[in-house]
Amino acid sequence: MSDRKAIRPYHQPAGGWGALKALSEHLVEQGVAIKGAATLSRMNQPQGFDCPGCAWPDPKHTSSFEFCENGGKAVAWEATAKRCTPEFFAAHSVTELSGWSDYELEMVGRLTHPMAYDAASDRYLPVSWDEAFAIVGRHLNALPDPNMAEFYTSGRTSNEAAFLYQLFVREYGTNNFPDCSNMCHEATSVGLPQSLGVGKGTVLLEDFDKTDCIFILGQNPGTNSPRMMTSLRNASRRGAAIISFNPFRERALERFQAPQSPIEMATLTSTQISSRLYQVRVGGDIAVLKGLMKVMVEADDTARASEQPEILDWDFIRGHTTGIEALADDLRATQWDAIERQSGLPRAEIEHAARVYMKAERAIIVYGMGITQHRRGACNVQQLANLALLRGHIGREGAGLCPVRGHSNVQGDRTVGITEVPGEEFLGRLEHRFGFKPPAADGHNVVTALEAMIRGEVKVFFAMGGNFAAAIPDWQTTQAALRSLDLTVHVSTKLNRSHLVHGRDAVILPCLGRTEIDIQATGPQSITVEDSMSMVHASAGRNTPASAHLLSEPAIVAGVARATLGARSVVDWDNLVADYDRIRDAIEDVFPIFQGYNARIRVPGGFHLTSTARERIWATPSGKANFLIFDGLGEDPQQNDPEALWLTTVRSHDQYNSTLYSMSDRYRGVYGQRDVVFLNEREMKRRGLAAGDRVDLVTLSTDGVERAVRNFSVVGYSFPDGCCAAYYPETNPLIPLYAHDPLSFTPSAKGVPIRIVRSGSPGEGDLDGEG
Ligand SMILES: Nc1nc2c(c(=O)[nH]1)N[C@H]1C(S)=C(S)[C@@H](COP(=O)(O)OP(=O)(O)OC[C@H]3O[C@@H](n4cnc5c(=O)[nH]c(N)nc54)[C@H](O)[C@@H]3O)O[C@H]1N2
Ligand SMILES: Nc1nc2c(c(=O)[nH]1)N[C@H]1C(S)=C(S)[C@@H](COP(=O)(O)OP(=O)(O)OC[C@H]3O[C@@H](n4cnc5c(=O)[nH]c(N)nc54)[C@H](O)[C@@H]3O)O[C@H]1N2
Ligand SMILES: [Mo]
Repeated sequence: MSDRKAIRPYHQPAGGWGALKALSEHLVEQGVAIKGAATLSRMNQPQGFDCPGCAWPDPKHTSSFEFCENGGKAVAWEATAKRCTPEFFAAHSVTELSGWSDYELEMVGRLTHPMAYDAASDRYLPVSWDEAFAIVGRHLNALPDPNMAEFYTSGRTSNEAAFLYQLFVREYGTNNFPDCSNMCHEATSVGLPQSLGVGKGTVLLEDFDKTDCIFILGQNPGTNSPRMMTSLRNASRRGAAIISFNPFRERALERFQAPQSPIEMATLTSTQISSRLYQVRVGGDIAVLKGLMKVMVEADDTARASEQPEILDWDFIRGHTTGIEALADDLRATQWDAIERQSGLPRAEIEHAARVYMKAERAIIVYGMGITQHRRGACNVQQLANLALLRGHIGREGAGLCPVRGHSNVQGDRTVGITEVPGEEFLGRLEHRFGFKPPAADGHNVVTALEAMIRGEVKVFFAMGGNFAAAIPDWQTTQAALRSLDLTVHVSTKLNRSHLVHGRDAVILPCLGRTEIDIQATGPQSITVEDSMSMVHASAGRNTPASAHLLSEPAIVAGVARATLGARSVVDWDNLVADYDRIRDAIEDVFPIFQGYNARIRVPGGFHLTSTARERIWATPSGKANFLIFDGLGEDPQQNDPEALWLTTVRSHDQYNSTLYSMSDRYRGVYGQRDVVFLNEREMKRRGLAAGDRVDLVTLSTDGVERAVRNFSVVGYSFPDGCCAAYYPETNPLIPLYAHDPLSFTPSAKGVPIRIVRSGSPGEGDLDGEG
């Protein structure tokens, strides 16, 4: 959609007619208006496919069609009529394509043939599948050490493909599994087990119908998990309090018009979502959380002194937790002026939010990237666990922690063995089931894989999906490292940046998407995925594949495994791929929680993978849930530059990670452009800037390396002091690789200290409308 550049505030609620219009335009643009509508009707249905968009659960996968603008876009993006063919590659050199925008690259359409890079012509040329597999096998077998290869996974990959992938990689001999979750919810996977003994959420969808209070921190449901709006709307209409903490006044956190509601649609009314939305400073959440808990602990002190009813759930705390005294002492000693400075919120507002929380019998705490993608991301998550534990909100109906996962199967991939730090029990079961000794040494995550590449210790990079080169931080250094490799391999559905930031040899392996029929030797297959709430269910595509030359992800893994391991493999790859039930049987043998896997996915709605914390069983060394203390309030104590503006990098309403559906961001009122920085009027004035001025964003690096993006346009916006926002991935060059959480290694994409300077070149002055 070629929107004209403009800044034009959006006055409608989220959802509603605006969402219907946007989706229908998108279907037309992808050339799938009719097929798209038929495809959408099978989304998240008992016999249909799982939405390839987000990981939000569906009401048992048994409901009637639930309209979701962004789920619809994700489906139309995959079902598009456009094709990226060998003729296209013949017409455009890689150097030429490198000058195209990310939007233009993916708009070419679905990949149709396996392709291999030819340096002489600087082009990708078509190859047979056997040749493509042979190139990969030859490179992998040439490495003196399997740890010189990295095997990335993006979270759309099914349980079946992910399990086969880790099986192949471990039989090949490494645990190098950098995963998209390393840039996403790793802070949850690493932080929560120390608190609760599990690294996943503790709520189910039905808990949203029973709660009296929902806190949403650093998550944007109207854009990134729009089906959640149904739960939020219902909760709000029941009178549950919804409190949001976000530097942006995200529209869907304010008002939502349900496309499913004939009354709201006909009368143009909407439902208020948040009872209060607090514009917290970027990186100010620790301060807010400590403030909330300080109010609670001190109110409890007072109540107990005067024999009033207790505020904290002492029965729960005494029976189930450790560490309360130390935490309470730390909170009592924390000063309000520091909390106010760091959070950007007045004490009275934090006290108000605390009172709402203290009144609630059952509270759910929802969070996303605004919490995890910080230098202290895992600690942020642990403070959320503290907040829940103080009132006994874990393992109680209508209450709990709700990390909103990103990719539709990112959680499942982890569950079936995509991990760089495999446990002994898992490795033992894998060895017992398959009869080879898997490697035990820890492998690389995203950050350590990149560091190893930069040191020249890696020769091969293999990606099962995703767009690694765009998703990672510090492009100047990290993309150079990717270019220095011997081989890069991408299993993909569409052309993207990662195919152009390639090694000496490079292969693109085009695969089936989730909406497409997957036929193997025994007939049509279904795959399975696990959503944010640990529900596992089947998914089967119905569309004719985009090209007759595509293979499924499991078949591609089997092909690579055969070409690499040959007769030395102990796995019968063809047999497993012939019938995905056999892969599921193998998963069940290795992971006992999948007991009865094949039978249970044939029940509509699938099944729930139990979470010990939900049962109040604490799988921690202490056998209890642990209150953990965060020392101080700041996320980066090294960074005291008074000039620093804290930059957060966010998604627009019209993108799926590195996939751009358009150059606009309707709810935030930005059209036809993404090179913008959101800044409040005070911060603009302080710098002598006006809306539309062109500026460079420069990282306040501590390693002497210059990191900058240039010629961004200033957008005046309601935003807290001392911080600013811009879009991901355009601003990824600004995030230093060293700026990651020491516990979870999550890059600090939501907290980069920068300064803003006027650009050398003149502005384009192309804005119309208000601003
Ligand atoms: N349509 C669509 N759906 C998606 C995706 C997509 O790109 N498009 N991506 C998928 C993936 S992989 C993921 S991980 C999820 C991401 O979904 P979200 O977790 O919602 O991710 P973001 O949009 O990056 O940022 C979340 C929110 O955090 C706020 N924020 C930024 N910094 C801070 C901070 O310091 N504190 C607080 N409290 N808030 C802050 C931002 O303003 C934004 O509203 O969505 C998934 N679903
Ligand atoms: N600055 C900044 N950086 C970030 C973030 C941020 O908020 N700010 N967010 C981070 C997060 S949360 C994440 S999850 C990562 C995302 O990182 P990735 O998961 O690596 O990236 P995506 O953009 O989701 O990948 C898109 C590509 O996936 C391929 N694809 C799509 N569907 C399929 C499929 O079914 N199979 C296969 N094999 N390929 C498919 C297509 O070729 C498409 O081009 O980015 C991270 N990077
Ligand atoms: Mo993500």
